[in-house]
Amino acid sequence: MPIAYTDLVALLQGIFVRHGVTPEVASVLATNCATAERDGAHSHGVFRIKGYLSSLASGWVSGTAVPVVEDVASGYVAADAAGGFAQPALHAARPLLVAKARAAGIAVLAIRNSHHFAALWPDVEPFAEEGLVALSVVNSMTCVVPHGASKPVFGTNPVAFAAPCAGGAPIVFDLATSALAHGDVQIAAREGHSLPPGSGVDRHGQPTCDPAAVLDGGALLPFGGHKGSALSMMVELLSAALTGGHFSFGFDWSQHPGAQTPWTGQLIIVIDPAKAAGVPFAERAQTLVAHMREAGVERMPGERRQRNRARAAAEGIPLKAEVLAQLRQWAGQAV
Ligand code: NDP
Ligand code: PYC
Repeated sequence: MPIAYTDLVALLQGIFVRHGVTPEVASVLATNCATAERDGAHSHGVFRIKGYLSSLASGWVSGTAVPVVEDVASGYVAADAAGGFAQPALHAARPLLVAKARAAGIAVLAIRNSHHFAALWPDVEPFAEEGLVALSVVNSMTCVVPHGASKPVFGTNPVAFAAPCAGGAPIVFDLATSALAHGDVQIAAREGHSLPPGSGVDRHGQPTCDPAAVLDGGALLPFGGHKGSALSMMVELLSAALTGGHFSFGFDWSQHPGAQTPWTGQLIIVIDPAKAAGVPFAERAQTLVAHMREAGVERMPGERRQRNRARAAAEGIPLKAEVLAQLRQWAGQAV
């Protein structure tokens, strides 16, 4: 049953507001979640609403927090999300971050005391749409065993990158540093699929392809062995040690049954490529992409999402009837 993007945003906003979230925060979260669903980023689309609501109901995350933005230095902005979500903090800090990046050539935004329960690319793609290069990292909750270790320490810890590219959409990629995102393990368990070999271990530390065994006391592995493990460590350092947020192992939600939103930190680095020497950056990006195409690359990261986005604009966002009915029920609408 297709739904228009703007209608989905409004529906999700209504759900958040009905569950105690301020209209400002609800607007940011609803837009983020509808954008993910529209682009076919299913592990962080409407599937996540149940987790948002149970986390809010548990008192673990604040839906009314007002972020505090701090002008720290010429290239450094900090934001205290005040126990709320990271995206409203980004929203509040964004004008100062962009102004600093354009003035100095580079600026960082260090968000702490924040919950991030979403895909990361929506946080960086808009910078590239206005000609900037952006890199972001966020840590999550302990469920990934470092390479060579015997118990989980890291979160699934994604890295997202966006850059302008002449003649087309920005180049955007966004990937968990674990073999799979935790959301995809949950979806595999729900749909009865097994995981690719090398994704995770069971509660005894034995390799398993069973998503239920990973979720039930097991853990994920980093992608690419020691390489993904090093990147995941970097994400912990930048998202937590640098921002003042919690490490993925550093918070205890056991007293909040239903809590699912990791309480950590996020770093965003924004670079103004107008400061770069020589041929404009976006043209050089286009040259690189042309060479990749010529070498046989058929699918660039982000292209699947762009295709889904175009399809959703023409036909609406496909949602199962029972999913739409559940959303409408949460919004207090007649089903
Ligand atoms: P995927 O492995 O599905 O995709 C990673 C990237 O690779 C995407 O940019 C994707 O582009 C691209 N890609 C995938 N397959 C191909 C291919 N065959 N050829 C070329 N490019 C390809 O993502 P993950 O499962 O690692 O992560 C899913 C989401 O989970 C991310 O959005 C991430 O931010 C989110 N997440 C959030 C966390 C949080 O704490 N908030 C924690 C962990 C993950 P495309 O999108 O176009 O398919
Ligand atoms: O899919 O790994 C994940 C995830 C963690 C927090 C939000 N999403």
